[in-house]
Amino acid sequence: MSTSNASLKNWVEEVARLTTPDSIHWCTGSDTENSNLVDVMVRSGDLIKLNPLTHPNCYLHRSHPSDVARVEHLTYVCTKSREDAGPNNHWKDPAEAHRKMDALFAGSMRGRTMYVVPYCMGPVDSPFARCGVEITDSPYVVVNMRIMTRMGDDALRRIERENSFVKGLHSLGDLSPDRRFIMHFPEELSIKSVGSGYGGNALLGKKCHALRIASWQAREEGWLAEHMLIMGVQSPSGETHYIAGAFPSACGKTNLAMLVPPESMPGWKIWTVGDDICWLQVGADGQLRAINPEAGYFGVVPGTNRKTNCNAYDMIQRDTIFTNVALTADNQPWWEGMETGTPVTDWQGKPYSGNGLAAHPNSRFTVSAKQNPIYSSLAEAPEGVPISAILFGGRRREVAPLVYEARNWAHGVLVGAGMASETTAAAVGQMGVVRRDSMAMKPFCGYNFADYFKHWLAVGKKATKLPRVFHVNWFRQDKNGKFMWPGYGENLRVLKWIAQRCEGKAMAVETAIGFLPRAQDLDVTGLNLDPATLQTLLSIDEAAWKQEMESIGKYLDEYQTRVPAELRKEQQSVAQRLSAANAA
Ligand code: SAT
Ligand code: MN
Repeated sequence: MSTSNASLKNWVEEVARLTTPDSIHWCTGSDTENSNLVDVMVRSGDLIKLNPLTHPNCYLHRSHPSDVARVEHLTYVCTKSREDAGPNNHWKDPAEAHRKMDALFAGSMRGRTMYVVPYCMGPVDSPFARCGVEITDSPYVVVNMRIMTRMGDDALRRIERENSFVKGLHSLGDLSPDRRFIMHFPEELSIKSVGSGYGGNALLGKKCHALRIASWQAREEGWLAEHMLIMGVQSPSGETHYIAGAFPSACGKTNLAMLVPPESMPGWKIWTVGDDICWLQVGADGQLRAINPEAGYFGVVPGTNRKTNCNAYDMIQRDTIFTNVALTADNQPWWEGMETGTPVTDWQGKPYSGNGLAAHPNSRFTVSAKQNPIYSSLAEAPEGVPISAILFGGRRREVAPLVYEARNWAHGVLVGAGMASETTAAAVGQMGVVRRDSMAMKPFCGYNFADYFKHWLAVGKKATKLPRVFHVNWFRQDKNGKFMWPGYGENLRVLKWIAQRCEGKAMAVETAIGFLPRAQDLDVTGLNLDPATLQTLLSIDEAAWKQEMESIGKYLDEYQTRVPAELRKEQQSVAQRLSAANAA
């Protein structure tokens, strides 16, 4: 097989000359192709077949122990001008970056098969969707891309029709962290990644294309590519609001997108559109409309059980690829927070004696969205879903209340820009350190954050009906380090207030930082939450917030004169309101 598209054909030939694979395989996406690949990997030990009675068609992949998460320090945006990449990105000159990467790619596929993977991000018939081709020497990448994207013939036909696609070149190389780099060339719509087989570094359709490259394309074309879940929240009266929510990696996006309503809230239903990435366009109706460019979930496994998220738990009992989980004696997958079963082999394949973690904290499942019992009937709609509310949420043990609403779009952009969160196991580095993570895009924005904030403000001016903007924090802790809010399904109580705010029905009090619900505005029926705890969750510490706003001001200073004046004004006016409140 090959293609009628000359630029694709030439690029594949050029890459083959550089990487010298033993053979080239053009992926069609068929079932037979997939089962052949799985067989090859089972034979090579890349995949381990799990217990077919309890987990039919499920496999375990153990990655190299040094290759278990994204590597932000090895991820670069290579634009002609360093300022275009901005202080939020590591930068390299494109010519130098190509030279460095091509030296690492030279001969890197010798003895291996080179797979050509055409894919489409978004429903193939959607005008919002965009295509790419990933060339890789990892069959694990191919079978994951088949779940995560629309991969194969249909995508190739669209590429041939449009003559436009993002070029992604990936090789496992020797998997050495010293020769591991993920480089983006937004001006050329291309990606080069070497030395890692881990999801976010190697499944190039996901973070590399659908966020870093797409955010650049989106700015040029007037839309937004965001690190957001998309969910439908249906009230007992049958009305559905679609909500998009930006949360950093491993902060519960998959669980929120698949939320199971508590028994004390009968009649409420949740529908998942997406759990990680959201492309937003101003539709012909003047509303922001969203599509999920992905077709599957690459979710964090630990903590998933029948009680925390039975939808996710049920979905991963079949046709799932697990990466870096532990095993029980009868070859069932096991992870911390599973609540049943006993691990005997840890994620590295070593006997497990009960010391330390059995599964890696960033162990993952890859599963088709079609297996989600609450997959939205509009998830594949080419025109996307209309967004009523946007949520920004970090993991903050203090300062941020359970929920507050921004005054308007521009203030909402400040709320998103000022987002902060504790670091997690999804990226290599220290965990639990609070850092600014604007719109949860710190690791994923393919250009200067100052220009990105400006673009957000500009999109707001294009739409005639804008979503309301909220900030949420499920992770507040008390003095003893105990979580104050139960989270998971109970988060629906906050979503209910948000949906009602969108309908102009719910009450709130105005504070210096925005609108907060009072205790009586939130449905806490059956929750048994101590009133003092609820009070703390729904109030702000003005002294702490003064410091927070000062710190956000300093953060904006890092972007110097490129920061839009409108955003500065928003920051100053919240700071002034806090001073006035303190003085009163
Ligand atoms: O590995 S991924 O980057 O796709 C997951 C995440 O960190 O969000
Ligand atoms: Mn993510």
